Amino acid sequence: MTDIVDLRSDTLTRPTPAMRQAMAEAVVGDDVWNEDPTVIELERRTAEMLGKEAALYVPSGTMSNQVALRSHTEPGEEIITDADAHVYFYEAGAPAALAGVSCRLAPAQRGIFSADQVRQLLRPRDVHFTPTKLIWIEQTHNRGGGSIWPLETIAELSQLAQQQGLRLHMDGARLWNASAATGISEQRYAQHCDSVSVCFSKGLGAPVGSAVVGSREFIQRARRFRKQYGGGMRQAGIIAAGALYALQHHRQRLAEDHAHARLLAEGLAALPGVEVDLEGVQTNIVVFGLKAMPAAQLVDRAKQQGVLVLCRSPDTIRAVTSLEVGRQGIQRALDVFRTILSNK
Ligand code: TLP
Repeated sequence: MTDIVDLRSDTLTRPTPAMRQAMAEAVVGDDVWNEDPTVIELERRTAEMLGKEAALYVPSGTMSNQVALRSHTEPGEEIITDADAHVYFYEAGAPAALAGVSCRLAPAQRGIFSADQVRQLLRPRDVHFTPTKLIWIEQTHNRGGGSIWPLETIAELSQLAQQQGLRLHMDGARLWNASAATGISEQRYAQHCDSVSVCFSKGLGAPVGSAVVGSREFIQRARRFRKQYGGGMRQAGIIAAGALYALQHHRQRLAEDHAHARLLAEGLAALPGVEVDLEGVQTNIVVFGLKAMPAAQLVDRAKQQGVLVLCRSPDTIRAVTSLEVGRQGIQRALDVFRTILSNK
């Protein structure tokens, strides 16, 4: 059996031998007591890279988002985000269940909305209305197909937030990809936001972990909610070492994943019954539409031939490139899709 070509997600990346070595050698302590030197170093570097006062290491992207969300709000308040945002779409109802907040949804294009669109949603302070506390954006936008928020749009939102006494959070699970694609540093994107969550376990390839960054005071509050949510870990330096390794060695290679996504998208565009918005492929995610057969059917048939992709809706599929798939893997995926779609 030939190797599997796994394009389901960049969360499937496995640690490399060098990363495992760094993890094996990590110096550790008890992180709940704030005594793990490797976690402390990871938090220091992450905060420094994003230009914020402090960072907090947490087990997952979902927890980094939820801890940030809870730290910014009180139950009964609301946040403004879009209907496809991970925090709303994929976090198992956590905003309502854990923070007790509701989500007000801004109309968005590929996950991106403007300050004007948010302005339309704002309401006066009145006893009838849910107080709005936070604007929430996602960089890159997962269900938007890896779309990149332009820096100016973020700056405009930040200005509006300041005028209105709101906070701005960025779910930067794939912020690294945005920076690799545009050359705009993570810090410049982060400078407009009060807090940012980042993931080490997606394209960067670490096995576990995310971080939330912000002011010292905010992170202190977040530390309490991390504990409350069960995210206080002990000798977490073992996994933090993988994240540190990823930060140092894997950011530079993200451009390869973007080139592979482009190769895949261009190959797909040439196949019968496939619709791809080539301009929309900006990072490592390719979303394509199918006219020839239901998406689930293509996913099943490709799987039988060792190519794994995700059904995103009844007629769209998502493929994500990562260090798990090289150029040859992309060619093989295209061959498999071609064979299936020509013999349907
Ligand atoms: N996304 C996963 C799934 O949950 C959909 C994926 O395969 O893409 N923010 C964003 C923008 C994400 O894409 C994800 C993971 C998370 C947060 C949550 O991270 P984890 O899985 O570590 O909780």
